[in-house]
Amino acid sequence: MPAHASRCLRCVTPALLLLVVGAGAAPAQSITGHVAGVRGNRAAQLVVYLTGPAAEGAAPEAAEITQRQKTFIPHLLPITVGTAVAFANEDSILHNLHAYEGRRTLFNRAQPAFSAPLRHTFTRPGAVLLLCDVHPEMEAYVVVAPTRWFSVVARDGTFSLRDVGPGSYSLVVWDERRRAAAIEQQVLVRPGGPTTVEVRLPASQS
Ligand SMILES: [Cu+2]
Repeated sequence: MPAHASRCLRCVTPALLLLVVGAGAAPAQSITGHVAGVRGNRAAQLVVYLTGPAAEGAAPEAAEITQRQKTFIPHLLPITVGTAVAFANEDSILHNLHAYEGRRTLFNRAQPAFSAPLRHTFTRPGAVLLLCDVHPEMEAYVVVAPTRWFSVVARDGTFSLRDVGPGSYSLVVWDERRRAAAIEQQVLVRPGGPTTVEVRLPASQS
């Protein structure tokens, strides 16, 4: 390589690097929020998630639902599209996994005692109801969010969504009581500032 070309590269590269880093790294931040007027078990029936720009390069993390003492644990499992969920049976009795998308059966599989965990990858956004046909009291929900930002609302009514880039999003509150979204509102995440959200459910649903 000629000497002048090498000198030129040396001086240009750091400047280019700065430019690239500066352009791509708008600082991600947390959204912290509160659902007004709900606490305890009522708060724990709510899942919040964002819709909006696709989650670039976000690999879904593994998730699990365990059947223990005739209970699905956790009762509400929010995940992102593409997540493989392992379903384990820790009881010494037969269970089955009957999953519904609306009224349609998504899958229905027996799970004898001491069998290996069953796995299912959830490929569509929406809520999936999980029942065990052997034990009618068993019930759980997998809430499949279209982005990687989701959370169950804590029992004090608060929630937090981490590592959200600047932009405009819709924040959806999904309600187990309705088996549907209860409310959706716009959230603007600005670079640099904390983002706080106050959500108020329609009066008939709080
Ligand atoms: Cu069962």
